[in-house]
Amino acid sequence: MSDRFSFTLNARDGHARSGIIHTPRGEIRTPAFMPVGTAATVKAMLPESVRETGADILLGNTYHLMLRPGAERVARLGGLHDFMNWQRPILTDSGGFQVMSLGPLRKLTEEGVTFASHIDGSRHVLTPERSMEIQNLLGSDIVMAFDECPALPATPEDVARSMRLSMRWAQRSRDAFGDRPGHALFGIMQGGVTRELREESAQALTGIGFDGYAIGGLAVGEGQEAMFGVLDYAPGLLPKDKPRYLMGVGKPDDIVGAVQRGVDMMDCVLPSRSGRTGQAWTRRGQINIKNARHQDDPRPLDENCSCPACRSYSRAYLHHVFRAGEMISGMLLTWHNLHYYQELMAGLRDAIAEGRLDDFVAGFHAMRAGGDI
Ligand code: PRF
Ligand code: ZN
Repeated sequence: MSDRFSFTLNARDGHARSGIIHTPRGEIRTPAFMPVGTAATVKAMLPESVRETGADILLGNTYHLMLRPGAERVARLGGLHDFMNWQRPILTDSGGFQVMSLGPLRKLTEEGVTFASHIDGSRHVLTPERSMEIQNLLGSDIVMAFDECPALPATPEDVARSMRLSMRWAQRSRDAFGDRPGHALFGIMQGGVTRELREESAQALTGIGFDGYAIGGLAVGEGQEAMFGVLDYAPGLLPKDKPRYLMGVGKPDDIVGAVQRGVDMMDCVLPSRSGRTGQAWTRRGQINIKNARHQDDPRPLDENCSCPACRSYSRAYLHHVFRAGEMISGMLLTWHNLHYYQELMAGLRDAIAEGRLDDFVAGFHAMRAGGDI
């Protein structure tokens, strides 16, 4: 295998693409869904179990890992892959987005962001340069540029100012990242829901030159229609021969719509987080396992699912262990949800490769019920 990072496009169907991202730590089949392992763990799952669901790559977070256990400590312990026992590719987010969600605990300047830790209140600074250093110490395979994602509601002037700051930070990220064979740096497009700002951002990023391009600043409360409105043109503003990553998306129907519009990679806490709060995602729709209607139900979550939760446990059992607060509840539902998400991605990839994406998407929507099933 090559020791370089590269992207091969294998098929197109409409705007949708399927391909393979090659990295020294393994291949990433696209369109790809990346489970989130914020604190060096996909909560409630062993890494080998995450792999069994079909994941090729995990996402980690600069912000959380710099605060605890600390990037220098992870580096001394051999890097994030050894530390968490996941030897396949890891993408790390750069920290700006996570800091933003701290609200009043942060202060933004041209230089970077000063903020107070949500853990102990200690003061920290993140700059493009420090974010690159941290992601390097972690040993990340795909490093994200340091950006700012404006909180909604924001005026068009605020969104423009923020996007231009992110583009200056993108250049500083590129300069600080340097040349690291086998590791990739992705730029992040911003600009809210304003086409001119998205165009300006895409032009700035492609002028700098990155190994891949993310679409940031979406799925922050604008709604699916507005998000799809941006995705109708935004992927087309980016280089065709580089991966496109939609950050923080989403629900299964968001993922399907994004893939149809030309997105290659996505991540979201939804399948893992909602597994711990009793939500299961299935081909037929959502199941709220807390609901009393499941307490005598001997059927699995989905009779056509081959995950451990569906192979060996009834809805009645899953309802019971959730109500009893047993840890196996989060384990089984997370496994099922991640399995469902990865099966959806495999279905999308196969459909694109075989030129039948429209039929696949029609079948996807036809299967889904309204509300809890
Ligand atoms: N920027 C970064 N991370 C992100 C986002 C962003 O805009 C989003 C937006 N949905 C999720 N994660 N750096
Ligand atoms: Zn299942």
